[in-house]
Amino acid sequence: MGRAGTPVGNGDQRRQPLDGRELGTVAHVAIGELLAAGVHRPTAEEIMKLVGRHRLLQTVTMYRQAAKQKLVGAVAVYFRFFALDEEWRFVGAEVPVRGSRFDLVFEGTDDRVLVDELKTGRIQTVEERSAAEEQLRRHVAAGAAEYCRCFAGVRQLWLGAPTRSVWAKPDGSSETLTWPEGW
Ligand SMILES: [Mn+2]
Repeated sequence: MGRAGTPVGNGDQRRQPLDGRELGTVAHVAIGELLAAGVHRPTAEEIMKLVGRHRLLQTVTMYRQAAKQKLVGAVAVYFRFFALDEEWRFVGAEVPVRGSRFDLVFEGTDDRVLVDELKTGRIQTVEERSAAEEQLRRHVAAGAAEYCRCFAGVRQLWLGAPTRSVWAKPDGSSETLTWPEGW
């Protein structure tokens, strides 16, 4: 049953594009699936296959191509720029913790725990910027509470604008990641 005034779709077919949150979820799950399978350098074909068969993408009728393109880009950017090396073991995607949910969690060989917060959207307003900063502070606090002294911080990774990405550490400091000159 739809709400009053809400058109009830036929089956699962929707005519709206995926919203930002849905796109983000597909990106987390797709990246998590590759990591769980031990893939650290996915080929273009692996990324496209994985994104193409995601349930949410099957249900959108229009805009499917645009959603696919955005997702393939996001997944490719993650692995191209941000993939961790072998000393970080993938723990899980969309990991619930008290007061937060972490997009990706990794455990280092030295027992440190690192959280990746993936951002598939972009910042357009002052409100969006402060919401992103506030979310990052909440994640750092939640990570510190959950993993105590093992917590290595949160990487907030902007897949649509990679150079904005930061690594926020448990002591409250943060670092931008390094990029070649000219960016
Ligand atoms: Mn996210």
